[in-house]
Amino acid sequence: MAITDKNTKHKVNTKEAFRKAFIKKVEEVSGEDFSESTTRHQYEALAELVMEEITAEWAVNNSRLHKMEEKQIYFFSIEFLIGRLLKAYVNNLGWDTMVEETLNELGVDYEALQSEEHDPALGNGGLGRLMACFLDSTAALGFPGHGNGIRYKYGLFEQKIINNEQVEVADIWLKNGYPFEIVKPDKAVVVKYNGDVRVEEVNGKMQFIHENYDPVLAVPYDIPVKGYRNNTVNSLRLWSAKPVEDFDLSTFNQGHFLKAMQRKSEAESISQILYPSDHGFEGKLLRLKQEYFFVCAGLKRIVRRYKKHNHGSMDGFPDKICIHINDTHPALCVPELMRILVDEEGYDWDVAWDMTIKSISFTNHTVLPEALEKWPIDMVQKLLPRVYQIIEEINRRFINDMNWFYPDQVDRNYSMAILKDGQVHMAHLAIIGSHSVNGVAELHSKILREETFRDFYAVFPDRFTSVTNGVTQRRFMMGSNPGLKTLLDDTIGTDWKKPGNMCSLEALLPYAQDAAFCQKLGDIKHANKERLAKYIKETQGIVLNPDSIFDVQVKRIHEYKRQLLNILHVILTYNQLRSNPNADIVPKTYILAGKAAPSYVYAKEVIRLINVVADRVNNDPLVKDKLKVVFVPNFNVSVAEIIYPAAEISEQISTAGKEASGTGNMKFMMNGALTLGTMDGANVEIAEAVGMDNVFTFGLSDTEVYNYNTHGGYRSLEVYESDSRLQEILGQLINGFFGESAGFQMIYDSLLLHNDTYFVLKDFAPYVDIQDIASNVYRDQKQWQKMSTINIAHSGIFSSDRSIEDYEKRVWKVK
Ligand code: Z57
Repeated sequence: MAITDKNTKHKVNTKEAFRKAFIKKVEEVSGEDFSESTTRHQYEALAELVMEEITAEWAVNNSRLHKMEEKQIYFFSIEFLIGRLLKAYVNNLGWDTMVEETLNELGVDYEALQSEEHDPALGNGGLGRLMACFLDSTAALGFPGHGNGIRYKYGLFEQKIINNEQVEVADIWLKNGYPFEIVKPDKAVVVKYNGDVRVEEVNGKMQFIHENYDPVLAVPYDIPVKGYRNNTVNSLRLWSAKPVEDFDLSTFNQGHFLKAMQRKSEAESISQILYPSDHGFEGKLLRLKQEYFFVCAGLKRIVRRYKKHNHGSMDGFPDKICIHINDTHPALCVPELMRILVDEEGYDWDVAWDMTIKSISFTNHTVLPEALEKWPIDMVQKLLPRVYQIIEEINRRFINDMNWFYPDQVDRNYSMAILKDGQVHMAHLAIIGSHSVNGVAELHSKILREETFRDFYAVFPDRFTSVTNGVTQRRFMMGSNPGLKTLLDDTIGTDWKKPGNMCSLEALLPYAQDAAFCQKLGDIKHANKERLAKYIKETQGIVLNPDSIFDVQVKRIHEYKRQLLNILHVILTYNQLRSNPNADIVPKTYILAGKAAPSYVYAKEVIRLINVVADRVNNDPLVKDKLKVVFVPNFNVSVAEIIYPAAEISEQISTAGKEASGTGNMKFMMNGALTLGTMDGANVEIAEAVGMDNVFTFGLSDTEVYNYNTHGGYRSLEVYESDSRLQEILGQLINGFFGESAGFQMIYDSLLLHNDTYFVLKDFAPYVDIQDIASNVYRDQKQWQKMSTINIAHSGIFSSDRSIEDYEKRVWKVK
């Protein structure tokens, strides 16, 4: 085996060796002399060199892992929003200086080279990105942890803005190939859909035989997850669907051919596309197929691997394997693992159930009712006949037990059922089948315990815990903000960069009072603002003033996130400038970005409003340099990496109680932006970490929102009638102010006719006030940089390294 070759064959970690290997690789890839090579060739060559190095380490790791000395963690998630990988690999290998210097000497533009990589969009937003951060941290900390998901042929659509509206374009991310995956056809497995279950008695034992099913082949593609400067290489395994056998050309005739073609495309459709709705359950059969697809395939390989290691037995499985399910999309892990243990391995139900619960843990990511998955029973029953029977049995036993222990609570017991109202309640399945249930921020976990899953909490108090989200500083700070990284290194040394050690950034606190340090911090921010301004000039032709405040709200477009509140305030500022062009206001640039689900009409209206306002404001000579609004199209991981480092104000203005955690808020904070937000999700913990003097908070609390929603008492019309600013602004939405064809009746109605579900009008005045306060603080740059420093210094707890350590201690107990 070439494993022992590792330190000889693949050693390119001196500049000279790298230079030679790179030139050679470019010539191999391009078939031309190096001097003739294109940026694309150079990218492909560097990607190959990186992969050769990593796969050598990977082989060593895999053989170590197969010995299973340590407990393995598997993240089951329907999304992994990994972003571009090349630079992350180079950095994690410790090759960054070597690569940067060599490419520079060769006259190769490293930035342009990186841009050749198509940013894989295999996720919608926070939920998918969290998984990518968790994989990075798990590997950085040296834990054996792997991802398991779907290799979508088309990722999230590319967003274009045409005539101020969102237009969706297919994301053909594989068109030029993808260098960081390795397909493993020999590890393909069969997933079975539809058909019937026949019961047979063999030696006095019931056997359940699934027959007449439609088989689909699941083929794994593995992407290495390289730890930061250590020797851990974990895997992200993404499954692709194929027909079990390509059609047989010898039996070619019209009827068979068409049928065979149809079967092929039906099979392939399963991994064809990522559903683009974030927070919106659609109940489509294809989505249910996707959910079972990666659950079934993933568990098969894990079980096979475990049994191989354990002499053909599943005994002890929960001591060596953690199945962590990211939201309810993989909740079918519960009945599927039961099916394997009971039907295939012959365990008694109770033993199998104990093993299943011990193996599985569950993270909830939202309390929005429209996101909760409830599948029609007949759909599940038809598509997954045996799995459905098992769900029925789990449900039956659960309700039985409840009625036994709480005979006087039959109503409550029934409300907790997995099967009710003709639907399969996936969250109930996930809670009942897991030993651990957690929310993603303290406030969110509290709401789970006290409202959303109250009854479950009463019955299973020990199952409930909380782990606050985190983000990887290696991508979102060290990688995207090299200026800041260097300043921190020069100021407090390099220890803070060690995995799990980011809290040592607190050593920065004394420098909050240091004028020279604050000056440098401000200079770095300014350079990052210029970089973003350059990007926006090149891509959109809009010229920004880098001396204005950069106020940024970037995230999926959703009513609860209240981009509307932001833009209403922009309109207010515009109105103030129109009536007094010489008003003494601090120049400000509002930057917004984010995608709307294609079917979410209201969110698309918000995008149109932002763009219409931007057009109007940016082309009005009256406002001069004082106000600019930009909507950056196609927000994705790589665009995000340019935006976060340039931000000064981080807009986190969701209706309190609605944003489970937020993770953008953390990315902004570690880049020195100040949070302007509601006390929602992890904003609460950010405020706690830095102190109330170092954030700008406003608006209703989650309890106030809760009380209005349960007892009534909010009338948006009253707010409107008592605020002339709102009267003017809302009037402008429908009176042709933004152009004859640019009316916004739907938005207007939601605020006044439908009583403003998300309390936009209620929070408007406090929002305006806090915006004014923030602008005034900005006039005092010393004060601003001090606050910025304090934010960076306390951002360590929002590293996903900390999240993973918390999961390890509270949930997986690997050690
Ligand atoms: C999604 O991105 C999140 C929750 C969901 O239920 C779905 Br579906 C998609 C987000 C939350 O909205 C964020 O608040 C949270 O930070 C993120 O998941 C990661 O936990």
